Amino acid sequence: MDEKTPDPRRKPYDIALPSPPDTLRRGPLREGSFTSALHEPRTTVVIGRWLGAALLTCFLTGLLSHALQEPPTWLRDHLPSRPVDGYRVTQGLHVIAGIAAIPLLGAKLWTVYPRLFEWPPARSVLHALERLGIAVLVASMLLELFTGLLNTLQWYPWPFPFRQTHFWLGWLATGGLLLHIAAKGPLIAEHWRRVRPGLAQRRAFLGAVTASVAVVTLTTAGQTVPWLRRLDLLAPRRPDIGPAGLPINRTAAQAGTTTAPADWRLRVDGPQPYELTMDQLLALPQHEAHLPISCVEGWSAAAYWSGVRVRDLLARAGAPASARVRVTSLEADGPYRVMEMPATYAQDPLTLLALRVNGQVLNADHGYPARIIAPNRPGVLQTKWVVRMEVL
Ligand SMILES: Nc1nc2c(c(=O)[nH]1)N[C@H]1C(S)=C(S)[C@@H](COP(=O)(O)O)O[C@H]1N2
Ligand SMILES: [Mo]
Repeated sequence: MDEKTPDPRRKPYDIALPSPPDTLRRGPLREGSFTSALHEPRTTVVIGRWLGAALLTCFLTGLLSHALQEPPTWLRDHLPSRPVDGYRVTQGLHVIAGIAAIPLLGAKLWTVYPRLFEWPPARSVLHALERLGIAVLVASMLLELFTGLLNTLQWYPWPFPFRQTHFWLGWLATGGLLLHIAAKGPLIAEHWRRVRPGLAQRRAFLGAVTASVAVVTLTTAGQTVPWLRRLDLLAPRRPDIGPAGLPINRTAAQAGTTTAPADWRLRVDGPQPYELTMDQLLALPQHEAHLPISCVEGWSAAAYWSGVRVRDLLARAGAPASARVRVTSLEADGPYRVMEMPATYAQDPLTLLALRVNGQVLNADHGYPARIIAPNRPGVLQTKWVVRMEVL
């Protein structure tokens, strides 16, 4: 643009910036460096809609997962223990949508990347800020999807805590996304509907994007969707492989609890504290529950658990029905050694201190001598190798 004609896009309160000398305009910065007809808004909008839906799904299910794992006090006593498969579905969706978002984001960025080489790099202060905002958005989105993907692979190669980072990056990316959608509102509206005839090239490109999304989704969703199990080629887990037909997240050896001490006792602290040996636990009324383990990392698997109802154990310690409970594992340390359970879960008849799974005594890796299994809870809270319960 000629520097003497005022830029019609510039707002009256915006400050124009001088254009750098044209001799710097080389390589991809030259006019007409990008020739594909698909670097245009309609293609971006079509992909952006799918990407937006996937990211919204990730954000909402992610918030829910956080609320369940670490509920704020005001929410704690309102979390429901039903439907029993609730978390299995929402966390399954979280990971499925996150994986689908990877090829969608790639395609979306491909349609717009020539704008990275826009000339002049910044026409005005507002334009520079807008571009900076997009840089933050793209960086937080890429990092968010990347940390999430590595998490599904149970790989934590970074020095920062995954969950908090993923949570705050999620807010940053979602906030940036909303601003981006607002800023691009008119352009999105203009290209929302198809102008006939559609480009044949675009149809082919969108077909390829759809196929990539279908492949990554169908070959990973089997880690949580039973009827897609046979296609589960790329997921890190097969939900039916492991002792008693159930995967293991962290083995007893990894947790340093390979063998429970011979004098293991369950200790229940409350108004009337007591201890029970395994034989005494087995002599109490046993109940069965068909419940899934739904790992935040994206896999889930249902099993038949049996053991003693947590509410029976608490009542025996003289706990009121409104009591929360703190459960401690034999594990020496680790983020899941201590878990707190709100009353809704503790009182649910399906919440067990499980001693058996799928008809077998618990394997050491599944939490022998005893573990917690409760409906509609993240896998991280299904504490293994339980040694103590405290009425709160
Ligand atoms: N004490 C203890 N309990 C634990 C864990 C742990 O590391 N330590 N891992 C949790 C996680 S992340 C999941 S998904 C489930 C998995 O149970 P599984 O290994 O029996 O499949 O156990 C949970 N219970
Ligand atoms: Mo997990």
